[in-house]
Amino acid sequence: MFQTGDTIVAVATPPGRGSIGVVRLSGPAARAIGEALVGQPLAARYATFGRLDGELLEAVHDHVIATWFAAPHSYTGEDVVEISTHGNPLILDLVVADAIRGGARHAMPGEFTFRAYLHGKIDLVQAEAVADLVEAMTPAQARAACDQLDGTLSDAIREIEASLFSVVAKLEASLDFPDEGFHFIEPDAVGQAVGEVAGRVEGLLTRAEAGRVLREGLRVVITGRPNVGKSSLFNALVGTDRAIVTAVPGTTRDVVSAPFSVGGAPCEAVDTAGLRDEGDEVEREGIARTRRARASADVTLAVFDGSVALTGDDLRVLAEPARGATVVVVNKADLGVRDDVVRCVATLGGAAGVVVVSAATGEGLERLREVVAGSLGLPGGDGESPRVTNRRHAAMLGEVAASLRAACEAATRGATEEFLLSDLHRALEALQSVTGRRVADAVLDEIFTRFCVGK
Ligand SMILES: Nc1nc2c(ncn2[C@@H]2O[C@H](COP(=O)(O)OP(=O)(O)O)[C@@H](O)[C@H]2O)c(=O)[nH]1
Ligand SMILES: [Mg+2]
Repeated sequence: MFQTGDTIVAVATPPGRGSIGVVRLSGPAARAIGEALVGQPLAARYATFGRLDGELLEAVHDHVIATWFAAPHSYTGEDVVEISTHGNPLILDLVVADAIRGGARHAMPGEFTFRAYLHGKIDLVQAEAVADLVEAMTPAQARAACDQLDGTLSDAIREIEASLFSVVAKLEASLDFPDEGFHFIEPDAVGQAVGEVAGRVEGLLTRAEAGRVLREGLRVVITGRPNVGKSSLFNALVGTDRAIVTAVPGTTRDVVSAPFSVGGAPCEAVDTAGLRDEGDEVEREGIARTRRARASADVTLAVFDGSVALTGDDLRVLAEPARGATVVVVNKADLGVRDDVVRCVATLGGAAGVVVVSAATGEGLERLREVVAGSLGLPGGDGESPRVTNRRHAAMLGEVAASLRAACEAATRGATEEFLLSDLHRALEALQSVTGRRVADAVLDEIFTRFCVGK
């Protein structure tokens, strides 16, 4: 995928203007190129003040600070030089061009982090956490990414791998000395040891769905018949007047979305046209879009007007199939809530919860956020660690757990060592592909192309 061994260069700060901009170099020629750029020698880990001095730099002798991190004590594990200039893209581009003239190559997205992985500075879980940390939108996301970058998940996986490896080693030893009829580990003990490891893997997986939601965000789709207050609720949740609110039924004709957060997870709130059986062509198209939005929902908020009796359209809303959890919202609490409405939606809903709110006064909205968070298994607080947030990790750990359970069952059936080993090796392989100890190039490609250039 990436060429290694040469020297790469890229702007490490975001595009655009800022008070400073940073160019990063990594590789065997980084120091020499950096010294040429600032026209003076660099000492390891000292910030050296200088003026840009390169052939392509023309008269742009900007004041800069250059820092050399000597291998292996750097982000990538190679010689790294970081040059901070004033944050003008013109200057940064000139520095990069000059570095390339000096023998460096422009880095591909994720290439610095890939080199860190290659040189064993971080494993794959941590490399992926770097990308997540850069992209985090909420404090809870940043915390989860930091935690993985610190290696808590990697450590947990390594411990699981070590336990598994010790069982595998004993089974293999038994195979190597078949004549003695000696088992280095008795079948009962195999079942028990593997069951214990499987339990640990399953423990990591239990909250992986909540973790995934935390990492990837989710769609909260608001549905209900016209005029129950969907757009008002949408505006109250996202904190702006994005959606038009009127007393005229059928006002919302298109799908409107805006970001907000629930339990620390980034969400997209989606306001929809009311579901009903009449209306003109525009409204019918709006309703078709509403149905499509519902099909992509992680959570559906089914909204009802608690101040009036339910209508046939309300009942149709309850009967509509929804993806993900459904939370029933009884709105307009400020006008008084009819018991029959609450009772009816509670029984018909089969829902994750019924919450009484007033979009007009804000009453009950905090509770609504809690119920939505709860329906997704999101913590109210910061959540425990280690934490699986990445779909790839969850999928691989799922394979590990399945192979271990298969081995467990086989062990209780008194299966041979060869038989058990094939399951256990499959589990080990899946485990090692999480941390990247053994992983296909295609997977690496997929992971590192998610990065921005300069990371
Ligand atoms: N009193 C009261 N009126 C509300 C509340 N929520 C919405 N409304 C009113 O109900 C009408 C319809 O609201 P809207 O948000 O457009 O409903 P939608 O058609 O479901 O999107 C408007 O006149 C709103 O002002 C509420 O909590 N209390
Ligand atoms: Mg509306």
